[in-house]
Amino acid sequence: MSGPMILVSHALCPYVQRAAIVLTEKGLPFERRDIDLANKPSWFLAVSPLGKTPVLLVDDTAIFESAVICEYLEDTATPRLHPHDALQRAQHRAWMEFGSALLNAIGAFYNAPDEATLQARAADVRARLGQVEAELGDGPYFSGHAFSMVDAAFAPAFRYFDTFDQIGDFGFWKGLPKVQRWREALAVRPSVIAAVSPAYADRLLVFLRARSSALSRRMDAAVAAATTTAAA
Ligand SMILES: N[C@@H](CCC(=O)N[C@@H](CS)C(=O)NCC(=O)O)C(=O)O
Repeated sequence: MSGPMILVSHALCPYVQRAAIVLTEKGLPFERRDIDLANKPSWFLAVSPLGKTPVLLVDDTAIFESAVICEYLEDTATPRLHPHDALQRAQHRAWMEFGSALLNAIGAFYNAPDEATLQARAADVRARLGQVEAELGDGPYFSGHAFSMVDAAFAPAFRYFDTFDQIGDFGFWKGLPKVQRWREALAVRPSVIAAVSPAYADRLLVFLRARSSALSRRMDAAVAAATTTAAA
């Protein structure tokens, strides 16, 4: 390799965070190159067949799809983040896939057009977290004390809830002590903290408020109520 790898990124993209977490866990030097997904540069479209972040540039070769990037890093650098046993490794890959389905459910939640849909999609997210609860052991991570690829896959999903929990109580965590504890362990992991910029939380709020969704309207209402209280 002639220079550090380049992670082509978007500041809010959870899939980018997965790749950044794995790069950091493996101690690999890399540069982030943020792009505007609303105005994709031509050099990005030339290396990203699906036009999506993340892309990892290794010398002149572009790798796309976060799971594939993670597997490439696993194949080429230590410490290993997958179990040694093939059957356990397959299970971990399956739960990474579940993490992607959770991200889709989160997207459906924050884009819900009305309150009834918002509630239904919150229930769907909660049900998926319940499935995770049933899978978890004593922690602190997905499979005990060793941080694994599944942890890297779920940490960006859990990060959304720091913001959702500020906006309202959607009952996401009720009766889910293991998921809650796992989420807390991931939130203080240095690689997870470093996967986003310090401006992430503010940028996410701006992004969510601009969705014209039921969640955006709740945010607007909370701001209006706070303004009225402050003026009184
Ligand atoms: N399956 C892909 C999903 C990547 C993805 O959806 N990236 C989003 C940003 S988080 C994107 O680039 N969207 C731009 C678009 O679809 O035009 C992966 O795991 O890398």
